[in-house]
Amino acid sequence: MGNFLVFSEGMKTQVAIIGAGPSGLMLSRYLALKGIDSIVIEDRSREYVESRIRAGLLETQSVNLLQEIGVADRLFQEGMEHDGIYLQIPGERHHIDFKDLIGYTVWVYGQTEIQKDLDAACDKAGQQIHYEVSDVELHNIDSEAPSVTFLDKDGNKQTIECAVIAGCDGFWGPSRKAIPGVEVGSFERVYPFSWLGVMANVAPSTDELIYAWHPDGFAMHSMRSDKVSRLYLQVDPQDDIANWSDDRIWTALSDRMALSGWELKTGEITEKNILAMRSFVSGKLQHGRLFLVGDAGHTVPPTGAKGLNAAVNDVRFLGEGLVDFFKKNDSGLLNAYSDRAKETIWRVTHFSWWMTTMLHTSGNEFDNQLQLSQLRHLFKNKALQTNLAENYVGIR
Ligand code: RFL
Ligand code: PHB
Repeated sequence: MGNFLVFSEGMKTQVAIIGAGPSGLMLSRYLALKGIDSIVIEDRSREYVESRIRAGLLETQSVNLLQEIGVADRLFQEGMEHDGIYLQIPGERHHIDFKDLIGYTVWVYGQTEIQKDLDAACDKAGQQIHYEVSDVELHNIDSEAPSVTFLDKDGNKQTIECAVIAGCDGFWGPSRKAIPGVEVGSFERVYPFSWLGVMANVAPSTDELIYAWHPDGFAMHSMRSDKVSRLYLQVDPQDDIANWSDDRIWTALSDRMALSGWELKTGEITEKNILAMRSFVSGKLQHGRLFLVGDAGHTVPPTGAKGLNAAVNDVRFLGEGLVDFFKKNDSGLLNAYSDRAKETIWRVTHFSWWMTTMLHTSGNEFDNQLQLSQLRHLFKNKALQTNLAENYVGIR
């Protein structure tokens, strides 16, 4: 039967969405609420996507969009609203109070939970999501009738005919690669350090996130709930997770975040891995009827907590453009998508680069002294703190 059905009858929709991560599902919900039809395809299983541990911090504007698309109930019940962050150098921990500085807060709520909330909302609305697809290809993106072909879970070739394709397939997905000459004007920086990320069954030892500069390397304390902590350590990109026993991890975290009168609580480590860090901005976010959204078009190192928030921003801009396009027959905002999105993308790219280069050590003593001087200046200077606060909470 699989062979006989070389091309199925075909599916038709207004927007074909490639990728069921946060960008893809937020866009499908946004569109559905405005009466625009979409079909989502995803190459992984639903269980895999739901358990992929990633972001944890949401700007107010991201929370607003999740609320607007009806997926913020659990976030408000279980998420944690934070007024600021702690910035630390050896012997000193300073609170940067966003609420006090600029009147805005941020929310801590795991991407895994957002994903589950989006999946549940899609189920409730009867949204078509095809998981475990393969061989995804984009066709005729220059025309007014593009299409996407793929093999479904059972190996049958399927075609989605649509008016627009949204490439929400992350940094490694096929959408960006389908744009001719996309390398031109694309920018990439791979950083000479990585993060070792840890999830642990232990109550957070802090009320708000700690970003710590230390001569041995950056360390960070985040959280997922009152029982689960999320912690990070700067490590060498060539390092192997096998070199990091749980004991070694807890010792490094305790040393790098040490402060008199404060103690890091330790507990069972349930997950640990090493993550590469890069900044990337695609030369193009649009080609004909294909639009790149979220990590497909840009990525940042996680130090400023911007990746998911920038993706939410793209979803809003593309969503607004598509509403005008389908409902008012006006393509002005849709054609402005790339310019509108890129303004935010470059702001978050700069902020993430700045946080990353200020807080990660290179082993060079001159660099260390410059970083310490910069941080001490920040601790004393309200204008610099306000700049950090505005960028962190996403006031643009
Ligand atoms: P995703 O989440 O990568 O989803 C893309 C989806 O596309 C699927 N896909 C395909 N589907 C069909 N066909 C194909 N051929 C496909 N190829 C790929 C993938 O399986 C996947 O399901 O991109 P999206 O939706 O744009 O979302 C972006 C965010 O996931 C990302 O920016 C954030 O996680 C970044 N990030 C953070 N962002 C924040 O705003 N705040 C944070 O606190 C924060 N912390 C982090 C982070 C990212 C991290 N890592 C792992 C890089 C912490 C970490 C450690
Ligand atoms: C996280 O909780 O995973 C997290 C929070 C803030 C960051 C990066 C990661 O800057």
